[in-house]
Amino acid sequence: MTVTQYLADWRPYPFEVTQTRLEFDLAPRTTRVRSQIGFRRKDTGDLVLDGAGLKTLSLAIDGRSLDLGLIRADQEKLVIPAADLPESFTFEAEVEIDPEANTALEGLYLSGGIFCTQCEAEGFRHITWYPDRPDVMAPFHVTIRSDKPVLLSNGNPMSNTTKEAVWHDPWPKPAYLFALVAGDLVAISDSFTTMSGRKVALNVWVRPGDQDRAGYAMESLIRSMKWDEEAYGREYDLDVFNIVAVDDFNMGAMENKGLNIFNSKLVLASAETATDGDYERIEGVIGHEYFHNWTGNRITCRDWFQLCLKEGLTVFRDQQFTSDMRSAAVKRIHDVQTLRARQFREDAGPLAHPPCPDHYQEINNFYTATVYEKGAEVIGMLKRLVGEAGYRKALDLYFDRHDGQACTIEDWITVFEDATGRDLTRFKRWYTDAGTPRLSLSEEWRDGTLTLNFRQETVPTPGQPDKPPRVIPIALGLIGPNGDEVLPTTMLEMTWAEQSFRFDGLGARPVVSLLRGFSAPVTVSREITADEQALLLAHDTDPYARWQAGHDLALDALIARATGVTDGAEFRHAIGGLLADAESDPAFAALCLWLPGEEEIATTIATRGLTPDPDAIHAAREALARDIASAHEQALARLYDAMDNPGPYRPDAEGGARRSLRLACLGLLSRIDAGKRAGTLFGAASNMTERQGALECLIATGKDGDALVAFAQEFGSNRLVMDKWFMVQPLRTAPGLAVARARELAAPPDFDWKNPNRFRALIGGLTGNHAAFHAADGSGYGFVVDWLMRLDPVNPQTTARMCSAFETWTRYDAGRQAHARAALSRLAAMPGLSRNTAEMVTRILA
Ligand code: 0A1
Ligand code: ZN
Repeated sequence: MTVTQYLADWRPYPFEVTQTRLEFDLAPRTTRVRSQIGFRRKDTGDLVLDGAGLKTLSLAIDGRSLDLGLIRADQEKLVIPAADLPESFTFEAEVEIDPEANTALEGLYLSGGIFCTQCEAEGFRHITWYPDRPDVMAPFHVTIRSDKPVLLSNGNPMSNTTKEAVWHDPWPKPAYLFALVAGDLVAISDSFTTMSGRKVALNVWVRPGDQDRAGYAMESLIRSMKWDEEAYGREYDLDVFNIVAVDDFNMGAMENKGLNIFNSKLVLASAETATDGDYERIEGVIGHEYFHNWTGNRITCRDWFQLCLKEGLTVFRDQQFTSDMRSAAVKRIHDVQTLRARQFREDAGPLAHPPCPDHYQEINNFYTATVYEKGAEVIGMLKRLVGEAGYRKALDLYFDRHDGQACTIEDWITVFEDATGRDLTRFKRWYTDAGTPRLSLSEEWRDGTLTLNFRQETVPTPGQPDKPPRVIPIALGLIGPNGDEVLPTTMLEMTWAEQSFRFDGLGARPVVSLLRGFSAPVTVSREITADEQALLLAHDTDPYARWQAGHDLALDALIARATGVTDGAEFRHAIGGLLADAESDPAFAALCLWLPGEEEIATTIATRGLTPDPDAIHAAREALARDIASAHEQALARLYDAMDNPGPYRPDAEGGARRSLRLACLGLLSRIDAGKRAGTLFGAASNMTERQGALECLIATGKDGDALVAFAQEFGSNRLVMDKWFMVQPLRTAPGLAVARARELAAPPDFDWKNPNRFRALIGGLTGNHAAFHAADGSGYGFVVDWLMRLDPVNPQTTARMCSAFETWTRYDAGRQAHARAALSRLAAMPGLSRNTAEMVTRILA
């Protein structure tokens, strides 16, 4: 049944829940859940509870049995008429559920013998009858009975005997933050003393044997706790903080109160098994989930339309954390790259929606780049507009005013208005309007005066034809022709569709360093010569703007080649200057040396109103990489050797920068040395960063046979490392061969496709190989849809998320479009298609 939920229909729940008591008797096929829920009436209305897939054994109010006929199974509701209810009462239920059969990984399920839960967004209704909505908050008291040695739930432990554990969480919380874990687990343990002197016990729980790979997660947790105290004045509020790693998980991790559950790939790391990128993600996600304790748990969302209240803010906070722990400049550039690759793409296609949507069919389809990453960008803009002190004041007020509440974006904006005295009415459009504004700049230069004429425009998105102008903070600086900065960073505030700004008294015409720090999530269109871009690349004082200048030069060169115009000599030349100075800032040099990806090139071509040709794009990128390698072979080879990292591996920003530059050089050089250096490095590398980097080069050059066998022999028993093996092959194999290779890899028995990490590795690896996925014969589309059809009955959430690979299908030529439409229509017509996937396919095909 397809039901659309509308924000306009939200009504307060007519009852308060005073206390939630749960008792679990765990068994793989028949888990018993007994609940006692205290209700107190707040308003008129029936008692409506949510429940899905429950075998209900009994229901009662204040000990009086209820007729099971009150269950409306088709609507997944239990409705108890108001007339049968006193002012205050205890509702009791006993239900039976089947964790072993739960392959959707929503509610209570088994992952490799470990009982665990995932309740966001609406998983709790798969556990028992409850008002499963985020604005109903209650303290939880949980008893778990099981043979498993470790029994965990939210809050503080009350008692723990063999076979029974009791947990009490005093902080009122919505059901989506409930968690339970029972398994044969071991912990690495530590403690943290909070700023007010309370000692908190910390545990990272993993399978026996994995302890030696859990240390970095623990260090990251301690750094997160300290950082939140220093940066936001937020202290942890329970006696224990538990993290559990499980192998089967639909997302990255989950912020359940005091009991975070993580996808094991975001916990386990050692030099031999994890890359620099893995370490950085572990630190960032541990931080993210921990920061949710205040932004999400203590202050939660009133309804799921407000999801970005907790997610946008928590992403913003985890980005600040990573900037402080590592390099702020590199972090900003990475975040911009991710935003463009995922969110701009979403915003430009059929799945576009605002950070605060006003309707949905399946909320699980809205854990998107727009809600998360754009939600964070919007907060970055707010901070730029009100300044550091204003932001701090607003956040203090937010925590003071709303602690313990379920809030809205409206509340959030009001806090900023009250704290700073600014009227943010127009700013709110960033939350309610979809689409990426296009900012155009034209310049006039006369008698020492530079006039900048800006225009903003946002094209219509599904359901939103009119796009009024937004408030756009534009940070800019001016660079004189000799490379000196003649105007330091200045913040302009654009509020109208067209607006001009004048700069007087300039000696010579400067070059505008625009959108410094990526001050707003917009695309930019401006007249700028390759020489001016090269000047910015050489002299801009803002690292983001400097990188962007080089990146634009590269993109222009690539697009010129892909569309058969010129050969991008300026970029090749600029690379020379960059290489000469690379050792002074290896991270920056590496960022510039990684050429824009094929997907980004296609997006840019489409934005310019042309039809991208995936094969031509691939060929152009390969040719430019080869040209650069030939033109700068000596400098690249010298740098490659110089960036060797003797000594033990350390997953810090400095070492990571050197390895990243080393691998960027290797990537270019292996285009002309037939994979020679990559082969040597693969054999010699002592860490996974270089191992995997070398392997990817070998695959791309078709020289991978021995290396892949050796890799599988060495790591065959490590699931997470083998996920890499499954991912890099479809991702890096030459486009003409990649679909066939993916098909071979998908054969039994090693392709454990019911595990979301493994499915995403192989199928996601192929969708990340632009020219292979968009193969002209439709084989990429067909292969992916075959697998989505297989996964949907087993795991609708992961299937639906992966449909977004198709969100760009209309920008390609008629032949490819016909293949994509046929594949998607096949999926749409599958009998019994899940509500999750049905919504995605319908929107993509609309
Ligand atoms: N709230 C988590 C992410 C998350 C969302 C949904 C899930 O299941 C549908 C699971 C996890 C976070 O932001 O980390
Ligand atoms: Zn989150």
